[in-house]
Formats: sequence, C-alpha cells, structure tokens
Amino acid sequence: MSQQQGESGEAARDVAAADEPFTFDDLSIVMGTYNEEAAIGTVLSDIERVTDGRTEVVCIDGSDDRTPDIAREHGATVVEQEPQGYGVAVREALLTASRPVVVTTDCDDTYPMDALPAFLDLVNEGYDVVSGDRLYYGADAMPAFNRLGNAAFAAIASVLMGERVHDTTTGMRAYRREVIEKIEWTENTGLSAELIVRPLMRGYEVREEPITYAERAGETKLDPIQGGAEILKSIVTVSLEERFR
Ligand SMILES: Nc1nc2c(ncn2[C@@H]2O[C@H](COP(=O)(O)OP(=O)(O)O)[C@@H](O)[C@H]2O)c(=O)[nH]1
Ligand SMILES: [Mg+2]
Repeated sequence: MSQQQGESGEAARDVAAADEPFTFDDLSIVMGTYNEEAAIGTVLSDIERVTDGRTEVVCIDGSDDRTPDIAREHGATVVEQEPQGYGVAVREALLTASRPVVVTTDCDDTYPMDALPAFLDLVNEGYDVVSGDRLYYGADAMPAFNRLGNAAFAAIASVLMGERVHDTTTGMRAYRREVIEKIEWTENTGLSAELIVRPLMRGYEVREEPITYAERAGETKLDPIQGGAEILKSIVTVSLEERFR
C-alpha cells in the first residue's frame, strides 16, 4: 500500500513536470546555412536578444564563406555537410536538435525572431506544430513570382488535404519533438511543405500564426522555377501518400 502510494506520488510528480510550460531553455532553433555571411550575424544576434541566449542553436552548414565561423562565434552548434539542398540540411538540423521544442528558420534575415515568444506560447497552449504564415500580412518583400507560387501551393495542398492552409512553404515553424521523431521525412526542396502536410493529415494539432516577412539579406539558394516544380511534386506525392497510408 505504501509502495503504491509512493508510486502514484511519483506518477503525479511526473505529470506535474510534463505539464510545466516550455521555456527558452527547452528550445532548439535550427537552420541550414549555405553562404549566409550577409545575414547570419543578424539572425543569431536576434535569437540571442529575444531568447536571452538560452536556446540551443544548430546550423547545418555547407558554406565556403565565413558563415560557420560567425555561427561558432555566436555559440551555435555547427555541423558541416556538403550542400545537397534545403531539405537534406534541414532534416539533419531537426534530427541534431536536442531539446523538446524545435524551431526552424532560414538564415537569411527574412523571418521575425521577435515572434519566438508567441510561437512558444502556442506550443504551451497545446499545439504540436506552429507554422508562420507569411502571406497573411501580404509578404510584400517576397518576389511576386514566389508570392503567387506560394499562394498556389497552399491552395493545391488545401484541396488535396481537405483542410485549408495558407502558407505551406514557410521556413519558420515550431514543432514538438515527437512530431519530428514519429514521422519519416522524405523530401528535399519540398521538405517545408512535407513538414506541414504530414502532421496535419495525421491529426496533429497544427496552427498557422501570421508573421511578417522581410527582404532577404544575401542571395537566394533556391531557383524559383526548378524549386517550385520540386515543391509542387512533393505536395502532391506527400498528400497522396498520407491519404492512402
Ligand atoms: N546547408 C545547406 N543549407 C542550405 C542549402 N540550400 C539552402 N540552404 C539554406 O536554407 C535556407 C533557405 O534557403 P533560401 O535561399 O532562403 O530559400 P528561399 O527562402 O526559398 O529563398 C537558407 O538559410 C539557406 O542558406 C544547402 O544545400 N545546404
Ligand atoms: Mg529564405
């Protein structure tokens, strides 16, 4: 009897611990970095300022410029990897992260690190994925071709999934670690779309949160036409795979 009480006491404490809200100490921020010398200093300083330097930062780096040196100066974990595309880098980044909540971003100063507290709050409210919706505020800084393409991808994905989404290709999201670990990720350029389509279709709680989107520092690494075609293919393949799974 006393032993039973002891056990249930421990169980109660475990539940209490599990219910503790996540803080920045529970957060990893991860990104692929490919010759982002012009942006990385600002991105990492913004993260430090907003999170008081408490998050883990992981950079999967394929650069031949000073990007990895700047990342290390800021205390980031840098993993070197031959450049093989966005998704190869970001998947490695997600799997390298060690904390219970993982946020992705691009290393190009387009995404608002000031939104990190709101993203963490939404995870604490119970969402499994919080996805930054760049199109809500108009994304004026995005090239018009990309803006149209991204709106089209969201419309197509919504039809295929039977659920309305507004921005399937955003690079800024927060994920509970469980989502990352339970799903097998297959896409490269289309990984960003895969990262919202599979969780949504498996019933995870996904929430889109409007974010601002700034002009990029440095050159884009994505060819809009070839990249766009790959993303479209990923959206169709992944939604059909999930539907017939
Ligand atoms: N390590 C690595 N990072 C990459 C690669 N391709 C893109 N990235 C990074 O992934 C992020 C997204 O790429 P970006 O050029 O911003 O694409 P865009 O937002 O579609 O213009 C950036 O931080 C890039 O540096 C790659 O092959 N290897
Ligand atoms: Mg970008």
